[in-house]
Formats: sequence, C-alpha cells, structure tokens
Amino acid sequence: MTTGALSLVETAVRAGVKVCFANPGTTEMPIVAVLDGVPGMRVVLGLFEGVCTGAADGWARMTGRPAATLLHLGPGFANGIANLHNARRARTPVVNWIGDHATRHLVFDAPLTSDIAALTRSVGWTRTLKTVNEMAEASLAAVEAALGPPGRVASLIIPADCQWEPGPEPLSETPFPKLRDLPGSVPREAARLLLKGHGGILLGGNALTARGLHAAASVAAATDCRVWIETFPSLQECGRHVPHFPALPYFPEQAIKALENITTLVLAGAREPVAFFAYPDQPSRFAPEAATLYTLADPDAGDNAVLALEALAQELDAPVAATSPAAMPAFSPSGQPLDPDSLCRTMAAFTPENAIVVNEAATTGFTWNAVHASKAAPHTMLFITGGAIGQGLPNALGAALACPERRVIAFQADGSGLYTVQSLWSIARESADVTVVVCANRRYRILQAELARAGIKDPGPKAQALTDLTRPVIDWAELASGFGVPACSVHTDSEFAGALVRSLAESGPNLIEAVLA
Ligand SMILES: Cc1ncc(C[n+]2csc(CCOP(=O)(O)OP(=O)(O)O)c2C)c(N)n1
Repeated sequence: MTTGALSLVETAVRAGVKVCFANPGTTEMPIVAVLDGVPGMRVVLGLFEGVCTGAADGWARMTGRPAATLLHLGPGFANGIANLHNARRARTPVVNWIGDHATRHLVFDAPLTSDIAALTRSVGWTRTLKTVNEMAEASLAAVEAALGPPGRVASLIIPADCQWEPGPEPLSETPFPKLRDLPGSVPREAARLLLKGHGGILLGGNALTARGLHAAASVAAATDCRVWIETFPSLQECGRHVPHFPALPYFPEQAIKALENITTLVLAGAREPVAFFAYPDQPSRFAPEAATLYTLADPDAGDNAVLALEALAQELDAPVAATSPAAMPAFSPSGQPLDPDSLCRTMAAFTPENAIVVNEAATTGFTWNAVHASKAAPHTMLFITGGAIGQGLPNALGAALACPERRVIAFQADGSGLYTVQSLWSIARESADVTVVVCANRRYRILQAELARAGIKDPGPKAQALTDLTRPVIDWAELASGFGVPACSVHTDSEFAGALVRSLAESGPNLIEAVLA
C-alpha cells in the first residue's frame, strides 16, 4: 500500500533528494517504516538534531541539491535550528520533514505539542499538512521552495495520520533552480562606475568559483579596482590555482579602513557589507557614506554572479587576467610548539588537491583564510555563514557523504566543535573520509579579544571563567575514540605534519588534536 509517508519520500527521491539526516521519534515512525522500501534514499542517523541540519547544509552546499532532515516535533526542530540559521544565511537548499501529532490528537495538548510553525517560519518556507492527499504535491513543493533560487530552508510539518493513511501516487518531477538573467544595462553601468576610478568589488555567494574569481581578476586588471571577498562566504574555491583576494576584515575599524578610499562598491553576489555586531561609537555600515553601492548580482534574487562578472569583463573588453600560481610553500618543520600561524602553514603544505576544507577554526581560521589558504593546493572551502557555531563537524559529515571521492579536512576550533561533537559518531559510522584538525587553544579566544575591545584589560574571575576551557582540560583524543574515531594529540609542527600525512594516507576518519601554545 502507498501510504502518505511513501508518497512523501518517493516523490522527494524522484525530485533529486538522495539523503536524509534523521533523528526521529514516534510521530515520524510511519516515515521510518517506509525508508527500507525506497532504495534511492540514503539514511544517516545523527545523535543530535544540530548534527542532522548541519550535515544537510554541508551536503547541499557541495551538490547544489537539497538534503532532507527528519526531525521530531517542535523540540527536535528547535535543537536543529542554529545550523538551519546558518543554512539560511548561506542560501542552502534544505528540506525538513518534521512530524507532528495526528490531527485529531492535537486538541488534547499532549506533552510534546508545540507551535512548530512559529519555529520553522523563523528560518524559512513553511507548510503544515492538513490531509494525506497533499503528501506527494507538498513533498515536491518543498523541494522546489528549497531550490529557489535563492536556495532556502523549507519545512514540512507532517501530522502522523498524514503519514500512516493511504496516500496519493508519488509524483515524478525533478525541479531545477532557474537563475535570473541580467539585462545588459547592469554590467554596462557597473563598468561605467568602475572606470571612474577608486572602485571596489565585493564578491560573495555564487561568485566564488574559479570562473568567478578569474573574471573578477580580469575586471580588476582592466579598471584598477580593488576586490574583496565577503567575510563569511558559504563556499569558496581556494588555492594556488585561483586569484587571491583578501576577505573583508571582520572587525569594523579594519573593514572601514579597507574601504575608506572607495567611491564605488560593486556588489557581485554579496550584500552591502555591514558590521557583524554594533559597538558603541562604531557605524554599522562599512562603505563610506558618499560611495555608490551598485548591485551587479543580487544573491537574494537568484542572480548568477559568475555570468554577471564575465559580462562585466566583456563589457570592459578585459583580457583574461594572467594568473601566476602562488609558489608551493617550502615546508621545514621547526619542532617548535604550535601557534596558529605554524599550524596553518603546516596544513597548507599538506592539504591534498581537491580537498574540501570545512573552516570553523574561528580565530585560527581567520589566519588560514588571510595568509595560508591561497598557498595550498586547489581546494573548496566551506565557511560559517550565519555565525552560529557548531556548524563545522556536521558540515564535514555532509560534505564527505556528498563527495566520497574527496578528502574533507574539518578545520575546527575546539569551543565551536563541542556544540555538535556527536557528529564524530556519525562520521565514524559512515566511514567518512574526514580528517578533523582541532585547534585546541582551550579558550574562547575571540571572546577574550572582544572583552579586550570592550576595554576590560584585566578580566575578573567570572569574566575569565566564561571564556576559558580548562578546569578540566578537554581531552579530544579520548572524546574522539569514544565516538569511534581514531585520534592523536600533537604539540609541535613536526608532530602535526607527521599526524596529518598519516591521516591523509588512510581512508576513513581521523582526528588530530593540535594543541596550541
Ligand atoms: C550558537 C552560538 N552560541 C554562542 C556563540 C558566541 N560565540 C562566538 S565565538 C564563541 C567561542 C569561540 O571559541 P572557539 O570556537 O574555541 O574559537 P576561538 O575563538 O578560540 O578561536 C562563542 C561562544 C555563537 N556565535 N553561536
């Protein structure tokens, strides 16, 4: 019998959804029961909903196709919301299937009843099913909504009776996102503005492929403009083979300084740059007030930023910019205790070609982006877009399952990694090719910097306690082996180099705790 659950799942598979990261409960059992009958759907258990949502985000960033999550009512969804927030900011397509009580049961306000739609609406598109007859059509509608463009988080709230009753035949459609075509007047105007001099381009969103970066380099060569990359990109091609542009700095005073001489800022796949946080006596906007902001490709309208940059280069008759690949960094370990710079330098020397670097290394990750990523072999970087920490390890899981032929390096700050540390178990269970590098500075270093910026030169014991991760020291190697991931701890660049080379030579997961002095 085709149940509503089967209509839902089979329609999603035919629409191109190939994986479901799940943490189900009783209200999702009819869906769980049909999964074995749907061969095209891989199912992965996450031990916390933030693992499921972050893994779906990682999968979708790498494939451009939505992954599904299966979550248990309002509380289960709420546990996954931080990484859905990150997915929303990255414009990643994700489809959530959230079970709810059977419609007749809702009136009794049983213990797990809550306003699920109030939660789902905060991160995107929402539809609450009323009857089983909708199950196939709603499943397809959710995939279409997720694909956009722009990509978004789409949630279906599915009462248990809609899952278990006899359902409609599955639909057989595979939707594809249709990016918006730009009129020729848009690159023409951007060219005119940039030719006036003192121009800048801010790249973001889908501009950060090799093609987009090369087109931006051509435009820069033809107009003498500066180019920056948005501070928190969702996905960026990096390495010696592509032109290197700096990220717009994180702290307002540095970003404002970087843009101070700009009279035009062309936005290519990026929004207007604003401060992550407001500070007393600091403006929120980064570009000078008198500067013209011109949108070449709007990421929220689903514009193709690569084609827009190429059209701009053509408009300028800009020759293809010659890129001289950065030199392979000479690496000779010093045997000294690791610091962020030597850790990143060592990693750059050994990052394998075509790797995926999931960068949630926080302050160490900024050093990687600013100095070292451009010297490494060609790789793809996923970054934390929405600022909600706990994205890195689940993203690495999703990316590794999406691209089994590529090595994933989960470049992970220790504090952030502990939010979704259960990801290690799913990584082990799925034998994912993930090398986790934990930057163990044993503190919330960025928050210590923020305290100093707030003028607290000598934090008291309470402020200190809130940014310190010792007492007790967290033993990452023990944690990892508890979750089934082989692990070691290193203290010097030579030890780190050895451990990294060994890990990359083996299939399956591995964790290296890199203890920072
Ligand atoms: C979900 C969420 N909770 C809390 C924060 C606030 N926060 C920002 S960074 C940070 C800790 C960063 O420490 P760590 O990950 O160890 O990196 P480090 O700064 O030491 O490099 C915290 C708690 C946040 N951004 N997101």
